[in-house]
Amino acid sequence: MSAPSQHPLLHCFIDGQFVPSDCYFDNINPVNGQKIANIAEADNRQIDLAIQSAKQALKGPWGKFTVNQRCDLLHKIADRIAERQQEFIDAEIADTGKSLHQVQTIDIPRGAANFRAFADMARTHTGETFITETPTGEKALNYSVNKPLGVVAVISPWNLPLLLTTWKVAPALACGNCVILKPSEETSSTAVLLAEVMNEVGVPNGVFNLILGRGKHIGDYLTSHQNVDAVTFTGASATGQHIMRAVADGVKPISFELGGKNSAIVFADADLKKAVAGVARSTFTNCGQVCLCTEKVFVHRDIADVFIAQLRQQAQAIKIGYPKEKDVLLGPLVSKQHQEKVLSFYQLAKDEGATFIVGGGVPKFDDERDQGCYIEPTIISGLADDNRVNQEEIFGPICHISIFDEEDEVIERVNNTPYGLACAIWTENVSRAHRVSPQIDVGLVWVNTWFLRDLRAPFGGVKLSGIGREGGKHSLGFYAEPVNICIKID
Ligand code: NAD
Ligand code: 6OD
Repeated sequence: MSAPSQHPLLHCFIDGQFVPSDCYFDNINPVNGQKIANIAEADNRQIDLAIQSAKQALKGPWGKFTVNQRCDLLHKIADRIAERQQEFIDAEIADTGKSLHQVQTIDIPRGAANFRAFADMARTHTGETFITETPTGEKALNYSVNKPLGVVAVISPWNLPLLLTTWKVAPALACGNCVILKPSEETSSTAVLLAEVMNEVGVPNGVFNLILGRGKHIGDYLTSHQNVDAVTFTGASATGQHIMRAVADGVKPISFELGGKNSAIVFADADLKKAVAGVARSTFTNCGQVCLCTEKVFVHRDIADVFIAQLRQQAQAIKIGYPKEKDVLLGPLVSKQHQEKVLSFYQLAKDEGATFIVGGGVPKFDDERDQGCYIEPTIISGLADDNRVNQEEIFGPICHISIFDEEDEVIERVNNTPYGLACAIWTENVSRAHRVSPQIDVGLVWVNTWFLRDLRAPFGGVKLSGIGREGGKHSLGFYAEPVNICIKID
């Protein structure tokens, strides 16, 4: 923490205005460890004001908007994000160090696409109707109307900041809620730009509020607040457990997208070239900082040697460097703290006798980047399935390779984890794909691909990986609850 200096100040956005705070903390560029901004930390009074203004907006103009008016406004938000795309790209890169390629092709386009997709889906999201006939001869019309939950706290992580924030804000607004967004303290910049966009396109005051600050300092006050009607959270499983306790007294609806420890299975009948490229992508995208990334690879014995040799080549070919440098695929990890966490797993793997096929350390640049948060893409093998390295989420550019012989054996080994988010299966045998996919205890199975998204499809995890589903009607079902109206017909 340092006193605000010449660096930009990022403020909370409450009731349609950016407001200064009494307390600020440093925003650090993970490329070189330099300070780039001061981020406000909201106090309890500001959180109260944000929630009050949200409640007021629900009673006032926003509560009177028709679905189509809300959805038209969501399209304007998407258009404005697209118009200001370069600013969003620069802000996301400054906070995270992600490569330009990643931010240009995934993070920012999806930020806009989330608003468009949920706007279009909400227009046709309907209720249910029943003509009821009772055994005693009475008749009634039962129908349901979808009613917003009210004030929704959206708490998002740092790994795909705009993408994951808008993945919640868009359906929440489409359904008529007001939002209190609390982005990760590591990545406040695109959330501030989003608040500007809300004002620019005429979202009424109080509908979207931005509360900045560190989760451990301000999270409990926000989530347990009696006027917050629901909490939607994406982040670590341990934080989810904490929030669950905080909302218990209020019995609030929660939607949780949590951690993962995801496997890839490469069968002997896989298209080897596609499987190698696919596993390289699922392991190293965003420096391994995607909840869906592969951290464990199970490869069939018959093709193991050739698969490992080719995956090693792909890892060695990855260009690490400045995020905007040509052909750079990997920038740094998000922070020093996270770099230390990932390195502690590299060290644990060494201590436990793992074989390092490639990587295992920190690249040396002999310039300012040596003060940054870079890490080498790493492939290891030789550890037991129950080893901590194979059980705990690392969230870095590393995978462990194990060899398997039988289909049933690999299914059991893949399911040997407290997490249950995603799995990628590589096989050219269609029957095997259909047979194996539903036997994996996860919410998402990809076959011969990874992270190919349809925003209407159910998205989420089982076990420690989450509660509920997002995407399409699942998001709309969370952010609006059906009220049943029963009218007697005489
Ligand atoms: P995190 O849990 O540390 O933080 C997530 C958010 O929670 C941040 O905004 C943080 O400030 C806030 N927070 C922290 N403590 C809080 C508290 N007590 N009350 C309320 N809010 C609090 O997670 P992270 O490190 O930002 O993100 C990485 C994790 O997120 C990984 O475990 C990853 O797998 C997971 N993740 C899951 C998904 C998914 O869709 N399943 C997507 C992205 C990330
Ligand atoms: O693509 C999405 O909608 C989504 N929720 C991705 C989550 C990625 C996790 O880091």
